[in-house]
Amino acid sequence: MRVLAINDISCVGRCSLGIAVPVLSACGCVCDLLPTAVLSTHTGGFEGFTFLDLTDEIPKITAHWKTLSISYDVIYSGYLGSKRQVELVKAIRRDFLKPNGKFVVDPVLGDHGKLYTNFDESFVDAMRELCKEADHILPNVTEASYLTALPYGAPPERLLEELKKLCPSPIVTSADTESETRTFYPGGVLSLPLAPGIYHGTGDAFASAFTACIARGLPVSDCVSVAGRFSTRAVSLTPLEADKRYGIEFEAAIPYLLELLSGKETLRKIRARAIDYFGSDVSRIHHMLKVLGFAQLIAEGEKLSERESFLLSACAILHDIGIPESEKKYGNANGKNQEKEGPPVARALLSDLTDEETTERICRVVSLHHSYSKIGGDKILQMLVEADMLVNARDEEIPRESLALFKERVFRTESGKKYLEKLYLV
Ligand code: PXL
Repeated sequence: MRVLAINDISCVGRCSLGIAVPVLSACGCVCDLLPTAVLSTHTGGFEGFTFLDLTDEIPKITAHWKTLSISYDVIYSGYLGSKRQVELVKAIRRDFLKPNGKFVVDPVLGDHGKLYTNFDESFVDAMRELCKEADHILPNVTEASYLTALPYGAPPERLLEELKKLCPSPIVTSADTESETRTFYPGGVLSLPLAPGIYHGTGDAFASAFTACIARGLPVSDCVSVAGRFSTRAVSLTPLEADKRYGIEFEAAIPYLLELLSGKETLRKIRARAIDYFGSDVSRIHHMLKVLGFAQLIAEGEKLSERESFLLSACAILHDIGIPESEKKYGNANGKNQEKEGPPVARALLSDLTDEETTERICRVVSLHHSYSKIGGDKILQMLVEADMLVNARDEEIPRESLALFKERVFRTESGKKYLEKLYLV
């Protein structure tokens, strides 16, 4: 995932490339940079800042890049200092974006109903033309109203509809109410509790995380969710008494960003819901937590990818979720009943947490976790069955001989076999 971030360097004040590079790198993207200007500080609230325009440097830089045959999966443009720079960015998109690459434009123009220092209406016109070439645009409500010529304060739904005439995927940020910060995008609205304080660079933190998610191939709804949660967390981690001009403490929110990307945050929510669902049935909760523990040991031992590891953990949390319903309906939670009753409950618990493909992948495992003859090559189901047995071996006092047979016939992973041997078969 190779990303080009086009933005200024504001030496002080935490914005632009000062946020884009660390955030994109933390997310595992190669982040090349094209600085549009060097400023002593950003332009929002500091007196006497310096501004070195790098427009003349850009054609020289890109001429050199052409000799290197560089191309990008994603090009992300942010603060541009002049109309000429807008034209140069259009040429960069044409010359350096891969055929299936994505062009993300954060049309940095202003905030709180006003344009930033140095910008005027003719610059808005130029930015509007750039938006027409973008795959995704990320205006805040101020920028959206300038781009659409709708009044500041127009309903975000209207802004979104108008923006769709410019770009198929507009994402309107900071559509705040008194208690919520909302992000409108064509598939829906992300509403999060409003963190107090308004800090410089919040939009850049959102745009950088959004771009990283696009580069990682996530659907737009997930990109909005990750970027929104990350930037809101960054705001909430910034002390209220901090000088707003020095920006948000996005550094402190990077571990959380990585948890969002790896699915750890989602797993926490799935686990909390499963615990709630089991209610006072403590032994079910103990069993689930133990299977989750063994599943994680196996995942580490077998060097699962982040995605596989997420799936295995989710399956471990939910594998027995059909038990309460089976007991209620049939007075009997045998394997077949659990396999039948589990998936609908799992689907309901996962409804707003995972996409359909992920949900169905998890439900497949839940629906087969007692059908040892049907494991086939399903790696996740295989590992879940092993983790489940590593717990049941003790809790159900399975005889040693049966475990030895089970190891022969069902266990496949080196880690699973190792733990079964070590714990029960010596
Ligand atoms: O965070 C947006 C931004 C980026 N770059 C510069 C800025 C601003 C906002 O004021 O001044 C130079």
